[in-house]
Amino acid sequence: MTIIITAFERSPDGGMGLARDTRVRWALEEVRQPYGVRLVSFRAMKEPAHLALHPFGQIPTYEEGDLALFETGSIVFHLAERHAGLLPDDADARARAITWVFAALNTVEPPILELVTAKIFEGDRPWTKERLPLVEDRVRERLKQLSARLGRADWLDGGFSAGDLMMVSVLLRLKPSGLLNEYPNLAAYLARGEARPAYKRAFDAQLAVNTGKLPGG
Ligand SMILES: N[C@@H](CCC(=O)N[C@@H](CS)C(=O)NCC(=O)O)C(=O)O
Repeated sequence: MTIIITAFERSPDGGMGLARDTRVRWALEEVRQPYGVRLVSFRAMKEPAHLALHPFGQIPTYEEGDLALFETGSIVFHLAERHAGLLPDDADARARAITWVFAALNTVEPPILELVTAKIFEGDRPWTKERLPLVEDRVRERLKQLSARLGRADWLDGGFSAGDLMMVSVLLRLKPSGLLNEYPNLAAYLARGEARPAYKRAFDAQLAVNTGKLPGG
């Protein structure tokens, strides 16, 4: 059955891979499932046809036959459950890997998004200069904790899993800030994620869309 995801017709990051279709593409590449991409404009995302797929008018969405999903956590979990490659066989290890997916989305991503908001969307507000260090420190606190847990390991819990895919995807947003360089094991963790052939294929596919080099992914 053909899998179709949606992605920005033109990503605001110009192809840096920070739009969330990249993590879904990455999961699809890890589990070796072919997929097609429907590109949507900002206007189309808020129109009824797209809202029927995504109640909040965002990307990415995921369609597979009669199944339509939104939320990257759910999409990655769906792929990981149905195909080998993203979750361990052992039931307890599987539960722990899923825990890391939630941790990435619920505990690590929120302060990172707050930082992005403070810098990009509120950058010109008079109070931003005073607020930014507080927001950065909240991110640092999470990075410190994550760094301590990762230690010298390659991945968060044994082999690479959906938990790592999501955590690396979330941390990638921090690259321009330089904050990750304060935690060398996290910077190396990110680099390991980016070096995976499946990530590279996903990154290149979104880049091709955003640089106009190839049609639709
Ligand atoms: N929690 C959602 C977030 C989705 C999201 O924020 N998508 C962004 C692109 S990365 C978007 O569509 N932004 C445009 C908008 O909200 O209007 C997920 O993980 O799928």
